[in-house]
Amino acid sequence: MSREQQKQDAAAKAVEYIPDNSIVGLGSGSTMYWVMQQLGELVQQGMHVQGIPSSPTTEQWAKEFHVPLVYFSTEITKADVAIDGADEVAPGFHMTKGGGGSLLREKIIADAADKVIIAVDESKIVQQLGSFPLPVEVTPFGWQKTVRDIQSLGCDPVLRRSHGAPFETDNANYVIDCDFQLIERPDELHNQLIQLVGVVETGLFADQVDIVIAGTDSGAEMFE
Ligand code: ABF
Repeated sequence: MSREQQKQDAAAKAVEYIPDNSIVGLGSGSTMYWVMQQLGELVQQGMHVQGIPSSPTTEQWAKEFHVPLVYFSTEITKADVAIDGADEVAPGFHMTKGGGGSLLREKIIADAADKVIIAVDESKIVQQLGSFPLPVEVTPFGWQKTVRDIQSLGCDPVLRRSHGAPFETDNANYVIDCDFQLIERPDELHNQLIQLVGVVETGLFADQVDIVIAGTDSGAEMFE
């Protein structure tokens, strides 16, 4: 079975958790394309949902599939459920996210949601985090100093670039991709990184996640 089919299966299972008349946090990444497509079908069948998009691409897909959108406001501060992808998922629901650069918005949405569902293809399931360089969002001001501080935690940090210029997040920040090789204590590492002045957010997620759905060759497997 192809990786795309696995993503599609995981997405199909994930949308089953969306209640009618709900506000849904919408993550980013290619698995979310399938989530949006399937959510669009449910909306066409009469389901009432409003999605909070975590990136312009997700917003565009929502429009393409006619999924109504809503945005954080003084009245809208919570979502009933959020669905998102991930780059690596390890035991204990420790995961690395942010390969697409939307980690901060994804984490804000996850934090606002009563239930967070992560949908991935089987290749994302790992025994330990670290093969995928950890994305860390930092302020552009003084990023060179922040990189040095991050490096002192024992990684090889690289400023993410796009077309030769620093990659800019939707929050006008930069991303440092940090190669730690192996992340043995993700919670501890997150706490160390987030305390550094200039670090806005890390791509390490754990506490926020309730359910992981992995697409496999024998169908979608669920972990709670
Ligand atoms: C987002 O999309 C990110 O946090 C993660 O980097 C990526 C996963 O992408 P895909 O669904 O394309 O595997 O969820």
